[in-house]
Amino acid sequence: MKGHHLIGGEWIAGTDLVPDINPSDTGEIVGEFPTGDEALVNAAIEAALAAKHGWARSNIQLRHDILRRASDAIMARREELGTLLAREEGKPIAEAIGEVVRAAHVFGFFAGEALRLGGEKLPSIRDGVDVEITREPVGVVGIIAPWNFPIAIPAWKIAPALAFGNCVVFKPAEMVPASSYALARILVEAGVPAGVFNLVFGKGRVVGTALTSHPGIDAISFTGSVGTGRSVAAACVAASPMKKVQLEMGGKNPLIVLDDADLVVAVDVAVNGAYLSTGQRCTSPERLIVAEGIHDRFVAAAIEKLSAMKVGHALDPDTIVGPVVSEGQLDSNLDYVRLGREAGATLAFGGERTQARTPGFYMTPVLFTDVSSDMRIAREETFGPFAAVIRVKDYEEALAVANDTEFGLSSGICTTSLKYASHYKRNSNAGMVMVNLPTAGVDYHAPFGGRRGSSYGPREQGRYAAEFYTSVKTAYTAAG
Ligand code: TXE
Repeated sequence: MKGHHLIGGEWIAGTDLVPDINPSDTGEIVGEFPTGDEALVNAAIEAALAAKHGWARSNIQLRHDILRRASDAIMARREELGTLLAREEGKPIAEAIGEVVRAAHVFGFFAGEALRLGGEKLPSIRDGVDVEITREPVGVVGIIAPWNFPIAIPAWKIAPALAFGNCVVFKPAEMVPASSYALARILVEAGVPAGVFNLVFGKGRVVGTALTSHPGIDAISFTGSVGTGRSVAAACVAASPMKKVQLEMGGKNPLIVLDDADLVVAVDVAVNGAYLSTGQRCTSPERLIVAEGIHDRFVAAAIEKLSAMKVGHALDPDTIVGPVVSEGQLDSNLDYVRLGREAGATLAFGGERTQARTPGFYMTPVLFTDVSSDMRIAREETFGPFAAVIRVKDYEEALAVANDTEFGLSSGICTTSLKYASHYKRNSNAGMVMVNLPTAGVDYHAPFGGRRGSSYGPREQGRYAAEFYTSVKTAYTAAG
């Protein structure tokens, strides 16, 4: 596969082709993709600006139909797209197909939202005056995506942007261009008009920076690391005019397991959350905060489950844990294993580079015990197949440890006590709270996002997506 940029409805071959490497089999090149520069970004923004007025006023049935067709096409091609995604990102095939299905559902949901966008009419405090509140498109939205959900994250940014009448310039993550390219082809086939959706491949510090500094971009939606997120926000605020900005960043999500938890449920929730998708999810529970009465049984059962999980090629049907995405990510994960040991934590399982039937970035899932809340492995997001068990006395200590973090994306509790579950839902510092469910499982029609260092700006997904992708207008009319 040879990728092309998409600018103003034209497929542009581009230069400086970069191989898209399969992390399950580093000898396999999934495709080659061009590297864009500032001039290309500027051309994409010009194309979007040219289309902006027409698309903002386009018929909502038209927008619905385009997004509906995109949803249907993604769903019909889920196996093919899932295989492509698994090959370039390393997500085991069943999860990869599940992610594609999620993207289809997201497009379907926002097809409906295009029809449902409403306003408000208020009585005025002045006689003979009407007050109307409407939502208008923001304009041209720059979308910057990470590598860990190569089709679902682009979908949940692009679909609401288009549904609410915005034009898009999309920059995918360097490591997963093929899924974005396939999605762009589907959008064009679904009938997105020229210039309404543009795609530019390339490096973050070139293409990303060009997007965040260009005056033609009205808003930036970003998902990625905390450091990059901060610089994206700073650039959006420094730009003239200032840009609306939405950031989804990291997490160091806590999962509390209380003495009264159902052990089977708790281990399932912890292990599935922490190790599926090779732990490369911002909602993964990297901190397992376990009460002392259940601690030893929980750790023993978790190790037993981990021992049975096959690490392997993403396309092998019995693989549970695929490779990590890159050599750099693997090094970083193994560095955290070293840091945990040096800090005095016990490496209870895994933590080594390992082999599969093909050469790739494989490692065994990591479980640390005897972790304290001040250790770096309990504070920093590793973004690997990694969990650190922190032993606590009781619920009160568990709550304090859970909230002792700079982040606040997702959090969970496993308990059979209504009292503790209710208290935790009210007192967790996170934007999303799960009771007896993995911290990583979310619905596409509900708002997604966190607090503190995890997120900035309006929520993504569901009806709440309108907060970011529309701009409110208040109109006053002297009704006579
Ligand atoms: O992230 P970056 P990377 C974390 C995770 C991972 C680490 C690095 O810990 O190991 O981040 O991943 C674009 N202006 N997460 O390097 O750099 C970049 O091209 C504008 C957690 O992939 O933040 C890519 O498209 N854009 C996270 C996107 O930003 C810039 C998911 C994200 O890249 C830019 C991903 C710039 N100056 C990584 N520099 C989560 N928690 O979900 C880069 N980019």
